[in-house]
Amino acid sequence: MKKALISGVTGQDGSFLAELLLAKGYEVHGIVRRASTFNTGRLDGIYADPHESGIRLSLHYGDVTDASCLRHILEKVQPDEIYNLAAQSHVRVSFDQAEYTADVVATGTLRLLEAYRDHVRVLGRAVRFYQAGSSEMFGAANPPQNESTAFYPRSPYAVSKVAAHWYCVNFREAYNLFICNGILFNHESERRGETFVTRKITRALSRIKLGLQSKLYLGNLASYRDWGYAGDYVEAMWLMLQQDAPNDYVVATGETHSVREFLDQAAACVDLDWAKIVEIDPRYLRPTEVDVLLGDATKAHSRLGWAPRIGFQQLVTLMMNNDFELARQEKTLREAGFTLPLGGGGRG
Ligand code: NAP
Ligand code: F7E
Repeated sequence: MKKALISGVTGQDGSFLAELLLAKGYEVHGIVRRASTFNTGRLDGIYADPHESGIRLSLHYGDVTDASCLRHILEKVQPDEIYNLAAQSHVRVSFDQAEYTADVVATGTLRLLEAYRDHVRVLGRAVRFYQAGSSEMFGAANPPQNESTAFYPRSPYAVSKVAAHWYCVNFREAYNLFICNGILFNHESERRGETFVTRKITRALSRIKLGLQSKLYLGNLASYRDWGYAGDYVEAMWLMLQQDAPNDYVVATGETHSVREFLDQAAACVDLDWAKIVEIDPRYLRPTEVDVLLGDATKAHSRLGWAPRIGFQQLVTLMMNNDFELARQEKTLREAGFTLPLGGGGRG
C-alpha cells in the first residue's frame, strides 16, 4: 500500500486529494495545525476514529514553520509521496501579512524540502514531491500563460510562491530528487474558503435570496480568472507524481471569465439582479491586481492525459446549489429560534 503525506490536508484541495488517494487505496497522512476550534470540517466525510481498526487516514499535528516537527513526521510516516499544499493562500491578506506569508509559503516549502532531501539521503528511499504552485506567479504576464511564460508576481503571496517554485527546481537539479511543480490556475468548489470571491458570491447571493442578508460588498469586478473545479485539479497533482520523470505543468481550463460574469451566472441561478445588491468596498481592492489569468494546459493534456470535467457554468451552478441549500437550512434553524455562527460574509 502506497503512503502519501499531505501538508494542508484540512484545506479545500487537501480534502479532495485525501479522498482521491484513499479511493486509490493509499494510506493517507495529513499535517494539521493545532487550532482552538475544529479545523477538520472538510475531512468529516473521510475521518474515522483512530482507535478503530483498518484506518487509512491519519492526522499529525504540525506546522510548516516548524522544521523539526516536519522531520519527525517524515521519520514516522515514511511516505512514498509528499504533497505540499500548506499555505497562507489568500492574496489580499498577504499584503497585510507579508512576512508571515513568506515564512509559510516560501520558507515553509524550503523547510519541507530540506527535511525531505535529508530523509531520502539517510534512508535511501525513493520519495516523490508535489509542490502547489499558482497561476498568481504569472501575475502581470500577458495571457495565455504556459510553462514557458516568465513569472511576474504581483503580491507577497505570489512572490513567495515563485520562491517556492524555484526552491523546488533547484532541489530537483541539485539533489536529483523527484519534484514536480504544479502551476494551478484558480480552482473552486463547494468547499472553497468563504473569503475567496467565488464562494463569497455564492454564499451571499443565496442568503440574500432567502432574506438572511441584504448586501454583498466586493472589490474589483473587472479582473478575469481561469476558474476550474478543485476535484478535477487534484487528479492532475496525482498524475504528475505517477510519471517516469519529474516535470512542471500548468493546470487550467483554457477559459477566462470576469468577476462580473461570475456574478451574472450566479445571480441567474436564483433570479436576482445583482446590480441592486452589490456595493464596492475599497477594502477588498488590492494594491496591485492581477488583471487577466488564462492558462494553456496543452502540456498537461498531452503528457498527463489530464482534462477538466467541469466547466464554468457547471461550476457556478454546483456552488450555488450547495450554498442555497446551506442558506435554506440556516433559515429553517433561525425560524426555529437557533442562531448559527456565520462564515466570511463580511470579510474577504
Ligand atoms: P486553503 O483552502 O487555504 O488551504 C490551505 C491549507 O494550508 C489549510 O489546510 C491550512 O490549514 C494549511 N496551512 C496554512 N498555514 C499552515 C502552516 N503554517 N502549516 C501547516 N499548514 C498550514 O488552500 P487551497 O485552495 O486548498 O490550496 C491548496 C494549495 O494550493 C495552497 O498552497 C494554495 O496556495 C495553492 N493554490 C491554490 C489554488 C486555488 O485556486 N485553490 C490555485 C493555485 C495554488 P488550516 O485549515 O488550519 O487553515
Ligand atoms: O480573487 C477579485 C480579486 O481572492 C479573485 C487563491 O486560491 O487563486 C486564488 O487567488 C479576483 C481578484 O482569488 C473581491 O481582486 C473582487 O481579482 O477569489 P480571489 P485569487 O486572488 O485569484 C490563486 C490561483 C491562488 O493561488 C490563491 O491561493 O476577485 N475580487 N472582490 C475579490 N476577491 C476577494 N477575495 N474578495 C472580494 O470581495
